[in-house]
This record gives sequence, structure tokens and C-alpha cells, in this order.
Amino acid sequence: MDTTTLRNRFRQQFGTSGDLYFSPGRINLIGEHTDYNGGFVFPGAVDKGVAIEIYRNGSRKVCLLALDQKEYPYVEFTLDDTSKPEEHWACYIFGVCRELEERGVSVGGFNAAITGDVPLGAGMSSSAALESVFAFALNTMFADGRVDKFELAKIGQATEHNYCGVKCGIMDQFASVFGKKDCLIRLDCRSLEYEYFPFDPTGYKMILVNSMVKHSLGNEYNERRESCEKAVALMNREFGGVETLRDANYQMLDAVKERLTDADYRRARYVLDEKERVMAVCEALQEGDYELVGKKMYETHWGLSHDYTVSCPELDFLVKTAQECGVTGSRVMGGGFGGCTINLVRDTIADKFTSKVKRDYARKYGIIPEIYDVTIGDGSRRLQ
Ligand code: GAF
Repeated sequence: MDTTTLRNRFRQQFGTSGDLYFSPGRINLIGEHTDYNGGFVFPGAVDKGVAIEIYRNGSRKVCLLALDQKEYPYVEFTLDDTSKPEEHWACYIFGVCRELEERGVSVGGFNAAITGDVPLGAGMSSSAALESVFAFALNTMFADGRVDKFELAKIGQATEHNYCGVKCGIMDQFASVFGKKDCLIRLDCRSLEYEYFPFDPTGYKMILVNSMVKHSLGNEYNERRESCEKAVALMNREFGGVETLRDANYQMLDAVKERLTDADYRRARYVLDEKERVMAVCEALQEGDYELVGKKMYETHWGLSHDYTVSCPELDFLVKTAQECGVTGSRVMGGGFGGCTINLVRDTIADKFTSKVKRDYARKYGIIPEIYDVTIGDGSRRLQ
């Protein structure tokens, strides 16, 4: 990312220069809405994310300049404030300061300028990138890097829960902090054991298509989580040992079906299906069977659309268009309700697919979707 403007604006605003840090957004090949159900996910960091320049100011004040915010780009708060800032974007930073302090780090005042090239609200985790970059930088500046990377990811997640109203899982923050160039991460969200999988699908491209429907995760996301928790509570009462849907199977779920609403039942069933798909994709990747990977991606999409109900007509249209074009795999990525589809596309049809999807989507919805080629990059780091 070109940081020249960031540097210039920081100097203009604060009269000094500081240190640069970067954290990426993420993609996720498969394993959607499984993280908060104790399951597996398959994300990777991308080469797009959030960069900050930051400098200690020797006070208790935090002064923030967000270059990409049109309204209210400048916010100040003090580390002693008890209520969070009014500007939603600043709550992420406020939350990270608080969560670090809860873990014994004595955060001091700082000035920071923020910029990013990961599209906002596109399902690529711009918010996790923002949390991670501050958690990483403040840990380096005020705790000599004492807080380990697992805890940095948990700080980002706790910020979402406690300051931003989203009861998310750990996937996005984990991928942002732990990302590794050219590798996907198979993460067990229950134990946090992880393994890097070199990902070089020779003959295929990973392409994201942005529906341009801006998603913001909130109540609807939290409701999905509650549906899963209701199913877990019933199965646990009936069979014991069911802490999350990871511990459940179809027989158990069917035994409590009558006591669940149809919506809750279908959501829990989707998670069980997705658990199996992730395992199948792991094996397929080891064997280089990308056709099977793609088939599972489509199944995930329709499960997310019909059972988990986190798709929208625009995303369904994008996936159908991919299918018509002969794309190997396509599905909504991330929390849903808008954002991007992730597409596994044979090199030979990549150009045909991108032109068709742009043309057909523009015809139907009057807007040209943005297309991004995925490059898998490294996780949180200091630049220079
Ligand atoms: C969002 C959340 F932040 C993640 O934790 C995850 O649940 C994802 O939606 C769905 O897989 O990105």
C-alpha cells in the first residue's frame, strides 16, 4: 500500500512523524458461521488492509485522523473516558485500548492517522484489520510486544463484542494477525490450533466480486448466533456434553427438532452440514481436487442462502451467474447480507466470467460490481 499520503497528512495534522503499521483484511475459502460454533474455518489474509501512522504524545489523550472518513474524520478521546466515542469507527480503537488495559497493558496517549484499501462493508473484514493494526501497534509501543498473537486476536474479537455490538467469532481477527503469504490457515476455532496450507491452485484464480450491497453486521448476525445457541442448549439438556454445535450431530439435532422453530432448526443444520464440507475441502485440497472444492463452495452458498438466511438477491444473482459461466466454485463470503462472493475460476474462463458478471449485474441492478484478484499476504506487521 502506498503510504505517502498517510505520511503527509500525519505530518500536516500532528507536526511530527511516527511509525507505520499494517494489518490485512481476509478471505475465507470455506467454513462460514462455524467459528462461533467451535468449528473449523479456512481463511487467509489478503494484500489489502488498514495502515496507520502512530506516535506517542506523552498525554492521556488519543487523537485520531481517519483519512477515508468523509464525515467526522477527526476524533479525540481520553484514556480515562468512561463512555465510548460517538463516531462508530473510533469505537474500534477505544475498545482496543480498553481491552489491552484489561489485560494489564498501561496504554498511554497517542496520535494516529488511519487509511486503508480494503473495501468497507464488503465482507473482507475491514473492521478486524482496524482492530488488529491498533492491537499490534499499541502492544509494540506500550508493552514491548508482551501480549501474544492469540491474545491480540482475542482483543479484536472482544472489542467487537463489548464496544461494537457484534458477537462475532475469532476467524477475522485471527486471519488478520496470523496471516502468511501464499497460505490459507486451517483454524480449529475451539482449540485455536492452526495449520498453514500453501495455497497455489495452479490453473485457477480466486476472484472476489463485490455486490456493492454494503453489509453491516449487527442484530441479524447476532440472531443467527442465538439460533445456534438455542439448539445447543436443548441438545445439551437432552444428551449432555454439547457445548457448541461442534459437539452435535444430526441425530441429536433431529431429537430436539420439535422444540425448535423451523428457522433455528435449519440454521443449526446448516452448521452441521458446513462442518462436513470443511473436512471434505481439506482432503480435496491435499489431493489438488479443486473441482470438489468448488462444488462444496456452491453447496455452502445455497446453505447460507436457504437455511442460514444470510444471503440477498444480489448475492444469489452473482452466484447463479458464476454457475452459468462454468465457474468452479462461488459463494457469499464472510458474515453475509451483502459484500462479496468468492469465486474459484479456471484461468481459461476468468476473463469471460468477469466481463459477463459485470455486464449482467449492471443490467439487472444498475451498478457495476468491483472485481478483485485475490493475493494472499502476511498478517499484522510494522512497516519499514
Ligand atoms: C463475520 C464474523 F466476524 C466472523 O467471526 C464469522 O462468523 C463470519 O462473519 C462468518 O463466517 O465475518
